[in-house]
Order: sequence, then structure tokens, then C-alpha cells
Amino acid sequence: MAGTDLTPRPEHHFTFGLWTVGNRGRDPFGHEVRPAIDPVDAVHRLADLGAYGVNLHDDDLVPHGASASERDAIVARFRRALDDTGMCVPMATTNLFSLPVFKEGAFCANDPAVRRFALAKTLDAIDLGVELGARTYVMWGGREGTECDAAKDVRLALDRYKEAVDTCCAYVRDQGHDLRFALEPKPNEPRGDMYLPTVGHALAFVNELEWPEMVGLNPEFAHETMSGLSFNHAVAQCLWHDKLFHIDLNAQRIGKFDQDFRFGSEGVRDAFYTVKLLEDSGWDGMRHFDAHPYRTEDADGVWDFALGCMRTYLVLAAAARRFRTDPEIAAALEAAGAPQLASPTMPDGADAAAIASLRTERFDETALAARGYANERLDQLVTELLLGVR
Ligand code: GLT
Ligand code: MN
Ligand code: MN
Repeated sequence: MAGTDLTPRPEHHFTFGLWTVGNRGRDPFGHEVRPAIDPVDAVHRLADLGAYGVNLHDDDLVPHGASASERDAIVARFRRALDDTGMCVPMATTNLFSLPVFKEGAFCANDPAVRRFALAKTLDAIDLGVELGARTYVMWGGREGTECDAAKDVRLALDRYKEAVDTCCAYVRDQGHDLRFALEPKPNEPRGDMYLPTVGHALAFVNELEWPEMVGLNPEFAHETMSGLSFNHAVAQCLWHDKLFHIDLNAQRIGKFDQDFRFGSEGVRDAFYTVKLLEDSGWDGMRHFDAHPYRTEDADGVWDFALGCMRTYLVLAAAARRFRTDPEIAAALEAAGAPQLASPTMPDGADAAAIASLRTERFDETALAARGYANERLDQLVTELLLGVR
């Protein structure tokens, strides 16, 4: 909408993974098409574009197998880039999916030695994240799952998953770190079927943990959409449970591989309702983009991609503000009965008297059924809002 300021600024809390702008365009059928980006350059470029921070896997910054002195030199140089730009690292995570040793799983591998290796790698990565200031630690179980269901008992795998998360929590408590964990669900890819495939599965899993208050979710737009589910509903349920600890914004079409497209490039309605939800709820966390530039892009296209993610968020946030003030939308919401949902169904509670009174109440079923809810009008207004004519 003309007049809307679409300049990203640090106060918008936009963050990118080093692995997102650093994605080199490799896919299952083709090689890398872009050169590697130095993490220090990524920090500077993102800061210039108005981002607030960068997030990383252990191996994104410190190559696997680096010596302790190499690690310290790399971290010190990266730290200087953060200090020079004012950027921060709000979230860190572990790469438990690239190395061949994790081909059968990491926390849920059948071999206990692989599981112990995965846990040790994670504790090192937690130290790295905390050293860089991270307060959220994402756990995406990229290799936790199967193709051959005969090979792994799901109930035992979940026992081992719980054991790993509990151990990480115990370590963080013992160290006195100010760090919370965010589980990231995904239904499949790279495994045929993955554990904790959706937000609902992960929320239920959290309840079984030793310290459930330390563990929440990191839902990703693409991952819920792969299952054909509504991302904004998933995020809303996370908020309802007080479990939205982080969010991965990107774009995806139902029924395709994990596309990780630029935010809003597909599914713009769901993207709008997600932004509206985050803004209306006053969620004060990061707006993290876990997306990749198209494989068609050269180095310049990477920064077009990053700016595009942030601008689309700001466009949708502006649309959400107009939604709140548009009188025709307010009238349509009234006609839809949207405000009525805030009234309790049992205003006097659920004691015996209230239940007796419910059961003797007279309902005019015909009149109730005859009511129209004006959803067509409301939905068309949203369409026009998003198409920029309101
Ligand atoms: C990987 C994955 C993402 C996760 C990252 C965190 S790694 O890029 O595709 O969805 O969020 O581990
Ligand atoms: Mn993804
Ligand atoms: Mn993700």
C-alpha cells in the first residue's frame, strides 16, 4: 500500500539462519550454484538490510572437526562482526543430520554410541550458542525417523528422544544457563517418516518431559503445510499452550517437497493470518526466516531474497493494521459473530445448578439454524485487503 514504510529495522526483530542466505542451491539433482558466503560477510550484509540477528548451527560457523584453537579464533572473529554491526544471535541449534554417522538417526539412533555422540555434539553446540548470547535452542530431528518401520520401535525411539531432551535440559539447569528449547516438527524429508511430525505431536511429547516448562515449539510454515495443515492454526495453538518459543517463516505449497521458499511467495493468505496473529497477540519473539533463495539466483539474488522476506512481513503487518481499523471489516466480523466467541458457553460455571439450567433451557433451533454468518462477505474483504484495493 502506498505510504507504508517497508524498511526493515532492528526493532522488527527479523532474523535469518546462516544456512539460509548461505544456502548454495544444492538439491538432490544438482550441485551447488553459488559460492560459500563467509559468516562474517553474512552478518554485515544482513545488518545493512535492517535485520536484527543471525542464527546458526554449530557447523555453520565452526567446521566439524576444527581444533579448539581454530574454534576459538573463528568465534572471536564472528563475535567482532556482531559487535561491529550490533547484530545478535538469538537462537542456535545443532546439525544432527548432515554427517554420515547420523544416517540411521541421532537421538533416536538404534546404536547407543551414535546417540551418545549426538548428545555430546549437542552439548558442545549449546556451549557455543550460549557463548554467542542465544536464549533459544532449536531441536530439529532431521534424521529421527525411518523408511523401514520394522527396524525401529516408535515407542522406544520416543523413550530415547525424551532421554536426550531431558539430558540437555539437565545440562542447562546444571550450568545455570538462561536457555529454552524449541522442538521443530516436520512430517518427512529427509526420512520417509519422521518422529514429532506435526505441532500437535510435539506439543503432546513436551508434556512427557522431565522439565516441560523448559521446552516449547519452533513451528515452520513449510513443515505444517507439507501435511496440508493450516500453519496459522498451528501457531495459534502453540500460543494458546504458551509454547511458541520460536517460529520459522517461509513458504510452501501443499503436497510438494520442503520448498523453504521466500516468506509469502506461496500461501499468502496463511502468511497474512500468521503475521496478524503474531502482531495481534503481542508476541515478542523473533521473526525468523528459515528459507532459501531460488536455485536460479546469483549472489545478488540472495539479498533480494532476504529483503523480500522482510518486506513481505511488513506488508502483511500493515494489512493486519488496516484489518483492525476498516469499518466494513468490523461490520462483517460482527455479522459473522466473531466477537461472540469470547463469551463463555457456561457463564455461571459447570456446577449442578448450572448444568440443570442448561438442560431445561429452551432453544429456538429453527431460528438458530436460519442465521447467516456473512463469511462470504468477510472473506472477500480479506481478499481485497490483500490485493491492495482496500
Ligand atoms: C534445516 C531444516 C530447517 C531447520 C534447521 C534447524 S536445519 O535447514 O531444513 O527446517 O529449521 O536445524
Ligand atoms: Mn523447511
Ligand atoms: Mn526450519
